[in-house]
Amino acid sequence: MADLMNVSYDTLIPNNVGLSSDRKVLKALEKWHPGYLDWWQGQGPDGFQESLVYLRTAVSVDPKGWAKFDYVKMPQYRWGVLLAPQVEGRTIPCGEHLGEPAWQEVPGEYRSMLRRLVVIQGDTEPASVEQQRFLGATAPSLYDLRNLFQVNVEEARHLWAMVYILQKYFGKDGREESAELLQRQSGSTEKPRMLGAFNEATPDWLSFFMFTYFTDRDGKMQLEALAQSGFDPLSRTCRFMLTEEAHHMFVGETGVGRTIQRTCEAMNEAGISDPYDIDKIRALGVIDLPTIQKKLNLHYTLSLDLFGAEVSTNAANAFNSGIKGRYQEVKIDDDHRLKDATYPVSEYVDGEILLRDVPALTAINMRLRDDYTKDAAGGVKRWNALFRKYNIEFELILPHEGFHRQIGVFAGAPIAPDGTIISDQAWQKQSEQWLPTKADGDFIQSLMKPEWESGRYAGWIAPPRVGIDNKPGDFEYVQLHMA
Ligand code: BYC
Ligand code: FE
Ligand code: FE
Repeated sequence: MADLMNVSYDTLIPNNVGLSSDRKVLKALEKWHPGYLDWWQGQGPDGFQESLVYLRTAVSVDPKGWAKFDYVKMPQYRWGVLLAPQVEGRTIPCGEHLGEPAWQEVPGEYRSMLRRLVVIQGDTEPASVEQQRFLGATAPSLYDLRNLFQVNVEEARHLWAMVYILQKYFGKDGREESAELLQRQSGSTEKPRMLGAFNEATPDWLSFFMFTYFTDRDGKMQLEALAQSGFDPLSRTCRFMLTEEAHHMFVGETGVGRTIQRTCEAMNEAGISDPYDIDKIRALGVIDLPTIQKKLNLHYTLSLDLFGAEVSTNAANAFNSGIKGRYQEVKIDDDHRLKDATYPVSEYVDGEILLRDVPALTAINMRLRDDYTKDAAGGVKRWNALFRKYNIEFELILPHEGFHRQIGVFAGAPIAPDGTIISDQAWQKQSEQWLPTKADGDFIQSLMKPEWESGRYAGWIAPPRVGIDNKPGDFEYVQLHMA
């Protein structure tokens, strides 16, 4: 029996689930492995596969388990199957099975629902790696390059996490789904990834930072909800994934913050106080603040779409059957069944936005999305503190829930970032002020020149305040060995 806290590195696939004595699943995973490596080489980071990257690897699943950092070539990263420890006596935290012992095997009646959620979760992980495939070539520093690759190997490990669940608990279907997870491809017309945001481009580093701040945060919220699952293996795997997610959002928050900081510094140095003096600011080689707001608008709204429809019977069924809980379900003070509860949800009817109370059971997606918005507001507040520090009159805001939506009640509605309903024509005309244009993208692209020297940073972004693993400023986070 493997020690369930420490990770065993004696099999090809590091794990804390006793894989070496689970021949069938080990075999299935080993069979999947070569296709996975092909995917990594073909769809993962372009270039840099021979570079030595200073990565962290989990040696145990407790919080201290992240202390191991070392140089590793990415294809040799030890992607593993890691579950948080089993909680003794855990019970189903919500829905009609409330209080019953958590399931250790798939409950037959919920098999297809559970499989669908695991497949959707699994699909997003490799998608994000594909979206970030070409960013290495324009990394603003070795520090940032290393962070990109850390995020990439961990998202790839999240794919492993879902594939383990599929292979161990879903038999033949699970093996088929695992194969398909390597076949769909972000942005493909024939076989796209399942959710909207994961087929969008991540064309530059500001997008990468916005993505890791906003879209990885959807990942956090969804994983939190799945960590409440009555299906205990899913709960445990998501609990461990959440410890990785924190770093991804750190990369996003600090990346956007460092971009803002550099712009503010450059404006101060040049004596420019008007953030809308865009040509002059761009001439300084930094990204103007209104363009940062546009990128925020795009990535935040794409991420809101990931929560699904505000009112959803899928979501009600998942909650009611105890397959997916709410954010921090066990800490909520209510009946955990939502028998008579209601929840306010926005509606868009006849060109009017109304708030309506609906059965809380059907508003599970909306509630999680509201929790997400609260969570996302924290970093925005910290970014805004930077403007005050540099004496620049500017404020980043999260746009209205109706702005630029493709899913749910506001899909396609012409609503401005401040929530004003406008005409379709006005939307067409003004959307250039609210969302990044081709010209904005071209300008940002013009700044995306790699900086390969240790301790140096591209001119559009400030250095981080502290290094990874407390390394000094000139630490060589990636030893390139470019082919
Ligand atoms: N794009 O009843 P509804 C992450 C579909 S991110 C396309 O509202 P439900 C990560 C929906 O599938 C977290 N289609 O659906 C982050 C349904 O289709 P069917 C990923 C969409 O089930 C960064 C129909 O519309 N994990 O980990 O209540 C880097 C009706 O919708 C979209 C999860 O999402 C969309 N945006 O809610 C790396 C957790 N939205 O079945 C990784 C698992 C909805 O009628 N997934 N549709 O054909 C779920 O919990 C739910 O499936 C959703 C949708 C919340 C996504
Ligand atoms: Fe992930
Ligand atoms: Fe992530």
